[in-house]
Amino acid sequence: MTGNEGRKILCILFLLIVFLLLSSDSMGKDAHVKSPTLKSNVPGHNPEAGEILHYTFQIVNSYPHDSSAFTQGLVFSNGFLYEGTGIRGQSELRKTDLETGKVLQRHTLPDSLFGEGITVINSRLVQLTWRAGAGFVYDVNSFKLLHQFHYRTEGWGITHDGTRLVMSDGSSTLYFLDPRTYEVTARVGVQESGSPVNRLNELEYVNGLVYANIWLTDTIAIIDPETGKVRGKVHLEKLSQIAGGDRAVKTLNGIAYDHKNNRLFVTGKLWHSIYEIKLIPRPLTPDP
Ligand SMILES: [Ca+2]
Repeated sequence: MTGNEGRKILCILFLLIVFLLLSSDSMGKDAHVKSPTLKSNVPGHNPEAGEILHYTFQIVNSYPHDSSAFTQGLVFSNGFLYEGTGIRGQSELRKTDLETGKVLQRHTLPDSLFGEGITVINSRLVQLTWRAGAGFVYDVNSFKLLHQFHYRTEGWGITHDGTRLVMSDGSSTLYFLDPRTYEVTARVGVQESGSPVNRLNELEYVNGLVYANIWLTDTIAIIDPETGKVRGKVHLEKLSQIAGGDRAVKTLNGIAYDHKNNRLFVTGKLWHSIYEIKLIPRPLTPDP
């Protein structure tokens, strides 16, 4: 082998390594950016074509819930359940023991405020209020108030995807907020088969998708936060019946996810229980 040939081979090897590095990097980026889709074993279901997957449920466990709590926000974090409640004069922030329902810590909001959604991000607990345009940020351990921020819309639900807060205001829009400045950095319109999905309420981020209670229904929409498209719907009419819920006041509201143990919890306003449920995909064609 001549010196020239050697250099040529080294050069080709170098280019090959650069190419492999670049392609693995871009694959990694694509994998990150690519919208998650619901994986299902339902015959004929084609999530890539935008087909919505419908779920029913199985109750895995049920736990006591204060039936005087007007649930507006629910979060599971570090082994505890956190709940934000509404109604002026009754709005609170609570830390509770899941198994017993015992309230371990509470913070009462001023009587003029109607508490709404909550989320826990970076040891901070964020709570929205309905029409006051005021959000509160507490230390998750002490419930000490750290900051207050303001927004122009109503405040309904809030969750986060690890880097951004995701907020609803009762319309079909999801707002993305910077968790340091609380400024809106992006928004997406939620649609199902091209039509807007209104009354998005309590939220929970689960494995790349946003779960949203649709106010005054027994349905949770599973939303792709990048496109706003509804990917799935969870039908909980029967659960609401079991819980003594209704579609007027005691509505399904409250979704929490235990990321560590893959447990999904739901409850409703004034419900006596919190349920851990497993989602069961419905067959696309009903049985004859
Ligand atoms: Ca939630």
